[in-house]
Amino acid sequence: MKLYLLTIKINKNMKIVNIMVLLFLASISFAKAQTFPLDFETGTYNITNFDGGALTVIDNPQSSGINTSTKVAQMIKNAGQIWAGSYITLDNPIDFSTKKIFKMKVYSTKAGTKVLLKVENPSDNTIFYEKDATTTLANQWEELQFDYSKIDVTKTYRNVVVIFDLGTMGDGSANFTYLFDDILLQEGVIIPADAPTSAAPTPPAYDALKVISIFSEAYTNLDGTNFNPYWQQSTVGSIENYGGNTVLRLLNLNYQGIELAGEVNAASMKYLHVDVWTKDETSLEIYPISRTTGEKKASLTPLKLGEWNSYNIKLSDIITAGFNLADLVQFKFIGAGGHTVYIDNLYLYDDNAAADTQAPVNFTATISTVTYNSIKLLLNATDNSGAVNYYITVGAITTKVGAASGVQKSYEFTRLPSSTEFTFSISAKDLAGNGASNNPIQLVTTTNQAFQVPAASSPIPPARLPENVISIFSDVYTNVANTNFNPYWQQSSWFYSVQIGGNEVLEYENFNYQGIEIGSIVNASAMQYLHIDVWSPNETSLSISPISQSTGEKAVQLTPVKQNEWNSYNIPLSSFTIQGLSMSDILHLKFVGSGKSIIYLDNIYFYKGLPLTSISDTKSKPAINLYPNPVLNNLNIKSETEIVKVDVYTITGQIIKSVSVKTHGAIIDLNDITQGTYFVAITLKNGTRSIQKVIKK
Ligand SMILES: [Ca+2]
Ligand SMILES: [Ca+2]
Ligand SMILES: [Ca+2]
Ligand SMILES: [Ca+2]
Repeated sequence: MKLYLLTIKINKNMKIVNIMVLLFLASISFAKAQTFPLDFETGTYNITNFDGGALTVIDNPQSSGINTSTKVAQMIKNAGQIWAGSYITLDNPIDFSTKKIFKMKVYSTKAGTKVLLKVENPSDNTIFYEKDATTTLANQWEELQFDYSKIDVTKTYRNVVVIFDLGTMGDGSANFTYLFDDILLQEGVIIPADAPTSAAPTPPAYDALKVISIFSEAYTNLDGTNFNPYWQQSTVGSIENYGGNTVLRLLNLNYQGIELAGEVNAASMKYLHVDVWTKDETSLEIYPISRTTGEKKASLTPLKLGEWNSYNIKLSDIITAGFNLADLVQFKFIGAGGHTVYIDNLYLYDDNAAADTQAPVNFTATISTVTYNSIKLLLNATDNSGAVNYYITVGAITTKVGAASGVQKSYEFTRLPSSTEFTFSISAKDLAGNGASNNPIQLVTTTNQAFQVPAASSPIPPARLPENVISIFSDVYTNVANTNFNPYWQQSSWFYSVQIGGNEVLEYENFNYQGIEIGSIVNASAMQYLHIDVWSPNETSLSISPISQSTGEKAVQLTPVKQNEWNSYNIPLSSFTIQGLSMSDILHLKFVGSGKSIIYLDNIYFYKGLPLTSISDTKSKPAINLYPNPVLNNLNIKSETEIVKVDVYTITGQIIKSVSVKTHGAIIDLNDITQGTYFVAITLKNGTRSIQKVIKK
């Protein structure tokens, strides 16, 4: 009897230790050194059963198929716990330094039997690693694999734990009797059942100038390609390595994009190559995508299943169909849906091995359109290779622009300062570096004078009671927080926040349309008007649309915009509601112009009622008497009707004092406020509110 049995740690899965079983086992189970493979042919094994598992070494009762060896391990899963199983304790820690794939032969009466293979440290049950596999055959031997590549090799493991049908209570019957054998540990990687078992054909050697490689181990690939951009696909894209060969796996493929890091000039390439392997895909298409001309389909079917399919797609066909290879930006694969496809060796190539020694000819460069903030160049050259690159140097910066041979390329520099001279030095070269004989072409031009900018700030909005205003953008009122004045709605507009005389103004250049996403949903149904101030040097047509969550958007035209002066609009909200717009859930505002104009916007707010200034100095009824006015210290208020509240506002509508009252008279202490003009609002018991202007000395 060995003492070690009394010191067995209780595994976290082993809630109950059956001492009877342990004592029984103690008499049969020790132990010459056992190492992998565990084939159960000779010697004894240091076996421990737990919670209903019963492991014995027996003569192979199912000598057939892949296992005709003499001895096997038999596990009977009795009633006990759903995690019932057994473990074999090895004399030495398992060496996972290089070998990380477990294999085990299993015989089960049913396909779908879950087999858990776990290793653990005998004296510390927090140190363990486990993987499961599932049988696919009934009443036949099969070999299961367990991927231990992620095991922590700094820890030691000596127990090999086997649990069948974890989660299901056994009953000791034939259905819960399993055989296993030949547990071994080997190097390599587990290749999924649906994956290629061999590498794709090795691509031929091409000169670096004759190939543009996106995904291949044969060539230098383009930098920065994203092989799994999120385009809302169901596909799970990943780069896998099987036995040293890297492939792009597209699991559950509906479609999949590939994004290049920038525009690639592939106009000198003649073929697109791709290798495809699939066990079940029935339809596959590849689309090169150009920035300027969009996508063009190249069908890859019919696919031969279970072998590599190599495609060399002639690019002249898609070029004839209007595809621009000079600004290739993406690829897309489309499958039939739900299948798995492996991609390798995605590259473009030119099969003409002869080095390109002919320089581009007929190189021209001219200035096309000049505006106050942009200069557009027109470039053209012809090259035998099919591709030309233009190198445009301005100051210290050189920009490379790719184009197809003989196809005029326009290139625009934007957001330039106005009234500024620019010198462009432009060279045309082919991919081999041969330069045009008239390199470089020098072009000099000056951006136009800028449009007039607002010399004065927008009109300052009048003071209003806070409850009478919902402000989106204004320096005077409290704005709705967190509004986004430049959400990306695919507009051409460029946004600037500018200060004019210390007053913040929204500026949109190159304006076609623009959204404003209000920081929170606004209920403007109690308001009467939408106010906005607009300044533009060149806009001739401008509309504003509030966008309601429930009723969409309705536009009101603000034209004619008077140019080079502030236009103040007070749009009755009825002009929106009459079109069916609800003012109770306004999410966004949208402005639409005539295109490429400049507009300045300020003071965007909903309001109702009269401003404080327009009702100042008016005596309300019933008579309310404020004195003295101007006031130095205490302001006396007398009213025929009982007063309930007195509020004091600054000239811009900020409340600075609020006093509850319950008499016909009140004394408000104004000692602590600074000199200036204030509004005092007196709320009476009958619900009326009187506002009077008071000067503080
Ligand atoms: Ca055996
Ligand atoms: Ca590869
Ligand atoms: Ca050339
Ligand atoms: Ca402003």
